[in-house]
Amino acid sequence: MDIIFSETQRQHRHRAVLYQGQMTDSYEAPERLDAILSALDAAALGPIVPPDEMDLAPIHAVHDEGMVAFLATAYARHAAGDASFEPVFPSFFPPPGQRRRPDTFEAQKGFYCVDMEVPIGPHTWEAARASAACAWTGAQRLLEGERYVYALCRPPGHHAGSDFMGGYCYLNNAAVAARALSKEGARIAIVDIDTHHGNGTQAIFYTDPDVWYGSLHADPRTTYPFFAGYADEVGAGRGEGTNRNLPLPRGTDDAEYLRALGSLLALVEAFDPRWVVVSAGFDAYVHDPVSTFAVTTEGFREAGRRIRGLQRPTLVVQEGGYHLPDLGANVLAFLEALEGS
Ligand code: SP5
Ligand code: ZN
Repeated sequence: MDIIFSETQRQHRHRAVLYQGQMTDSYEAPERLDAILSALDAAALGPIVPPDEMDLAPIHAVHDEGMVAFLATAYARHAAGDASFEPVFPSFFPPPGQRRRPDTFEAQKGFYCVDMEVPIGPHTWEAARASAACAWTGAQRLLEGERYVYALCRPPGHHAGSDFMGGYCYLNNAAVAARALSKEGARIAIVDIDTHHGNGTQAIFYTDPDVWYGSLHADPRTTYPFFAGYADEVGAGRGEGTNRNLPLPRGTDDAEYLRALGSLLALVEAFDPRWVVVSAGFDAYVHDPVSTFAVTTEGFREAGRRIRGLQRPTLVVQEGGYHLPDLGANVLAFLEALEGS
């Protein structure tokens, strides 16, 4: 299986994120890449190759021009000001019904960043762009006839919407890939197995009849992203019926997780997509620091095996997963089962 990876993604490092009024370490660190790479290397899963050259068109096909311009220039604007603290952080957020596009830098921060988990440092834009390029390149490989491709993306993407960023996500990598695939007029299913609901991905494709989105995740009544991921969110307009959320209770184990995945996959079969994109987060893991689920490495292996059962060309896009000692083994188990090795 081809593995798409860019070294540029390492350059983004959160100095901290703000949690309950305090600066805390972020779980989303470049060491996640090494944890995954060393497991894939040791198993010789496939060639690890850099992404193709990508201009901004595939990003603009998903994201609002104002947001992309903000992300690309925020750090330079910040550094040119009188800031004494490194990353760009929002402080002021638009109340409901007051989402008027601001001209002022301070207001733009809160307009585009919906929480305090997306600090923008000196290399955030380049890393986010490289991450999107990995996913987009994976889509190109599928279009060229590859059956299974893994895009080792970081920062992750599924909490980024067309005009908002949050939850460690700046650009929606899976959405960039799905758009690239759907340009050919084909139907796509995005299957999101990260323990968090992919509120950004859902928002991007909510009214799109050609891109189905299904997610299993911790209950948003208690867990980030809190404001989306409920079972009654089924899509709208021409996209009605192409969105499916399965919130699962605290303590969800392999059996429950796989049962939920099975019901998502039955819906994927019914939708009959040409391509499948997996938003592959491994933070449902039993030891994950952000998770309340109890999925094991064998659970992820079985998830890979079931997705293989769709018998569709599949792009796996890396999302969350923060337990460094076992992250590589979890990714590897999933990918090996997916390709049937
Ligand atoms: C891509 C992805 O997995 N994003 C996850 C964003 C979830 N952020 C919520 C993290 C909450 C951290 N809680 C800290 C507890 C400190 N004791
Ligand atoms: Zn997650």
